[in-house]
Amino acid sequence: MKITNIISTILLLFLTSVTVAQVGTNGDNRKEEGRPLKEYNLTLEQKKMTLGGVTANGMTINGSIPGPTLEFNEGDLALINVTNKMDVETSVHWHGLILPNFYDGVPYLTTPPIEPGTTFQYRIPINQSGTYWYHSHTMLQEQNGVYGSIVIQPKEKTLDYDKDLVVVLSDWTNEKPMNVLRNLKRSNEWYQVKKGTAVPLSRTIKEAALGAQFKFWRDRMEGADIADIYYPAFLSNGKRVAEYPEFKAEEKVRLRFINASASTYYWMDFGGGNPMLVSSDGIDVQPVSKSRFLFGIAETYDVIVTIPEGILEITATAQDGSGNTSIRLGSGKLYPATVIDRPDKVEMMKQMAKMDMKMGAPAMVGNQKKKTPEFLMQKYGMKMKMDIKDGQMKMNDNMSMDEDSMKMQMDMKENKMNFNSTMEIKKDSMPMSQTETSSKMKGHMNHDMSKMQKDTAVFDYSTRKTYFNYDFLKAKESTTYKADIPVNDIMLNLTGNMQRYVWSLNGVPLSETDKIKIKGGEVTRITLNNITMMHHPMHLHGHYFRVINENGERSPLKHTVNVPPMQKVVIEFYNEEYGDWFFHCHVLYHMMGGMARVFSYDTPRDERMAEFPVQKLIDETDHYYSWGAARIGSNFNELFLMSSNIRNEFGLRAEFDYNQNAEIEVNYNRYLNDWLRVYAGVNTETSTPDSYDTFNTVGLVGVKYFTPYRFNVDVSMDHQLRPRIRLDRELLIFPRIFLEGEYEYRADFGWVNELDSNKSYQGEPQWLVGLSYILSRNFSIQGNYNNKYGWGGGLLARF
Ligand SMILES: [Cu+2]
Repeated sequence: MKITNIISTILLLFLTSVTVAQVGTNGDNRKEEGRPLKEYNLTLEQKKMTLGGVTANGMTINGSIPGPTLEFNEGDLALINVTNKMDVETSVHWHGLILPNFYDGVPYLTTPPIEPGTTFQYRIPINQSGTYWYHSHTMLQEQNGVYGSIVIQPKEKTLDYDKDLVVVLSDWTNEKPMNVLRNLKRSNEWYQVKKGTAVPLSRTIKEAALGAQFKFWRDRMEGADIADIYYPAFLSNGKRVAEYPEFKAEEKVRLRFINASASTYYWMDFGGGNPMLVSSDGIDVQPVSKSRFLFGIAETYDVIVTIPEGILEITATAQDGSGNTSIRLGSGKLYPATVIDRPDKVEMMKQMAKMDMKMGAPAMVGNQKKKTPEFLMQKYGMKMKMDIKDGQMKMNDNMSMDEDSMKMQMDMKENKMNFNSTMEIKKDSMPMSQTETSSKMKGHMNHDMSKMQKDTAVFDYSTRKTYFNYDFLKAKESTTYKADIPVNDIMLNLTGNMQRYVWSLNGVPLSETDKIKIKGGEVTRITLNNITMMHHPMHLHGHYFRVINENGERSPLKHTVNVPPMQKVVIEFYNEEYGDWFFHCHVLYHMMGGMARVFSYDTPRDERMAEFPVQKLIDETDHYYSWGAARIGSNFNELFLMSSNIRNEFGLRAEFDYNQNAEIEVNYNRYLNDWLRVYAGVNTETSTPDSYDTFNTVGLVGVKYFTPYRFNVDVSMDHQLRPRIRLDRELLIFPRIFLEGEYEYRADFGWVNELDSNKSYQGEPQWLVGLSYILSRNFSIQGNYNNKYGWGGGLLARF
């Protein structure tokens, strides 16, 4: 059985190498013999690093962040010895390289983890050229600094330039990455408050966006969101401003941009230098003039610039406008680039609310049989029709060429365009097949458009949105597959839950699903339908895929594709490998939240992986995160402790005053879907007022539900048959001020207990109204009125 599998794999590899020579896919020659050797030693160490003025415990490669540039020639055999001098295990993934499965570097899936104190040798026959990068694929280590660049020179030089410069962009935090994720899991608003991107009620009212706000709340969302995490620094080659005065005027420099950020998209902007974008994700494209573009996480772009008589500046602004980093080339007078201004979040919310769409698709669908991918696609997201014909897709959202879109562009000049409403009508626009005139026109228009956009003073939401597609990328030659190759269509909705920070595909996190099996010799076509409010850079290991765009058969090849919020992107790749390959969102915190899958050729597992169960990798996406909060007040105190993974949650709540009244409840909760939990617990409370003498202890079962408009409802019944209902809600009303309200009602119908003086019913309401002012990630000051304990104030601590 095993042998036949191996034979069929070998046969398949042989066949594919004979029948299809695909651009960018080049795994057919894995022979090591006869290649020039190029060897590197990389040592990973934990070290305190100050980057961009921010000191943090970093993980360095050969002492630096980013690690060294690894240079190869096409045709080399790369030998890379990675030594782990850290106290945790690690791994290195070679992002964008077509390589033997065993060296892909995803620990427990394809490659053994590198234990502390050991060295692992990666052996990669290099069959491609261009700009690539490497990074740790263990947990969140990439955020700590484990990343570096790879430059591979082609056998024959195809591009005209004088010098090379690698530019690695990254984001840098002094928090422990696992703490960052824990903070996201507990739904702490702190990062948004700190960045100034939180939208308080006062602002939505002032800017007449209350209707839009209600629509978001109805779909259980707080508002539009661009980036989740606060970063104290953004870096170019490890610096806030990276300066290269050595470049001379008139020199043509090939800038090799790599976005090695853990969770930051950048708006790239060039202050001059006639930037020509020549390559994307390592593969040359039809050169295109581009002085502004959105740079997705884990992508690479090569841009050739001509140094002016002075300093050419290029800025990378975090997509949410919360910071930037820049590169300066040459010396003399500065040609400044634009720091893109903050997007207007309230305006974004208004525009999104206007669209005909339902937001808030579940990250955990519950019933998978009923809630199929098709069901999700239909129910959530934008109501737009899609044509897939011969692997070519047309989306309304694309700036396809027709009279309508020309009109749109005209309107855009006056900054009056309503992109979204126009989108709906554009169903009958021109088909994908390109006549020569249209493509010429398109080129012309694109050119004009980029200039126009650049000149637009207001870079508003609609204008930004036009940058979200890849139509500017055109392959140098046809990338289509032979027509007789069978196509396997897969639909993957990108789904997520901001509240609990669970991310998934088709409403199923990685920990709750199997590998997706694919067959050698077929084309896998994936419709990525994003029904979340965030961008997701989806990365496929070990393959290039076509990103279907308006260039039809010359759609570009990429290894990482950005899927914008509420939009669809179709990708397809030829199945010419063996083994298992990871496919995941490259926002590290989304990957760790469950937004990943494994594509499997279903070939026998490498024997060297016997000791390394893949379950270990899967479990990493279903960690338990624990947190707590305490209200320390002059009237009463409360303590909350929580420990939760995707499905399970253990909780403790204690309430006590200064007169010997106390109540403690512990419970176990099971999530049935995103919003519904069932739970069982034990509650004990003092039963004599102002005394610890007697306690009444009950067991209870209940249901908790997070409702539309964002209320927490908790209904339970204890073993003395006393029902209880609780309701609470928190609201950001001013930039740092939260309003909170809690209501609880307990009833006793005397079904079990003896009630006082022949009453048939006894009820006890308890409620609280409070305000808190957020000081830092861990502290707020609070004041409240509680009907049982009266007025009081003090501190709220989060830990
Ligand atoms: Cu994502």
